[in-house]
Amino acid sequence: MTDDTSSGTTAENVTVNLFQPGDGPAVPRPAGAGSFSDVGLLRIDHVGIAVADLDEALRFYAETFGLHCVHQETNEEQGVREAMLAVGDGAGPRLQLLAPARPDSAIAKFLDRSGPGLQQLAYTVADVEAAAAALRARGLRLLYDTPKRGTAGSRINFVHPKDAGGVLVELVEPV
Ligand code: V0V
Repeated sequence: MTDDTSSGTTAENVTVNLFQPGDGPAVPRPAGAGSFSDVGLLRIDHVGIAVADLDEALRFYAETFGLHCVHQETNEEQGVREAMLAVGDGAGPRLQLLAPARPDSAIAKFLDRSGPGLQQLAYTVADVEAAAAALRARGLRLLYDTPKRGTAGSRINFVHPKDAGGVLVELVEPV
């Protein structure tokens, strides 16, 4: 038996319930129990960080954290210059640096209002339309009626941050 004196519980006291939607409050599930999300969220795809200047930010992340760019592109529709940085072996979630490509873009507006920093949390999904439909059915506002083009040809949609606890949530279906 393992004592956890800070909380007064012991490992033997911990009951692990498997969460089923509609059963009541969500409770922890053991790691490795499979996909937790009935919406189809598979993993964290990337975390998006708004920056004023992409080249300066790339230098900062390389010199400060030793993180390097594995993909870079300009997305005209979204009005962003963006770069993906790999962390560790590159198999896990990435950092996405997002700089405005024009002054009327979402990133420019975010920078004006909030300054540089965390702008979005993106989840990988297998089917962006299905995930969006599941979230709409729960009353959340999706920003687009149909998916738009994201990084490297992925298909993307977003949940309005006001419907997601103040977090701009992106759904990413990779190619
Ligand atoms: C705005 N708000 C946010 C937010 N942006 N809260 C948390 N995180 C953010 N990123 C809050 C803001 O403080 C206001 O709160 C409220 O939302 C304003 O809502 P609004 O007037 O409806 O909207 P706007 O004009 O501020 O625009 C926000 C949205 C916009 C999210 C609608 O940024 C948007 O369309 N984003 C989706 C596209 C995008 O972000 N593209 C760049 C990344 P108060 O003051 O009312 O409390 S492109 C990308 O990620 C790609 C290409 C990729 O990953 O592949």
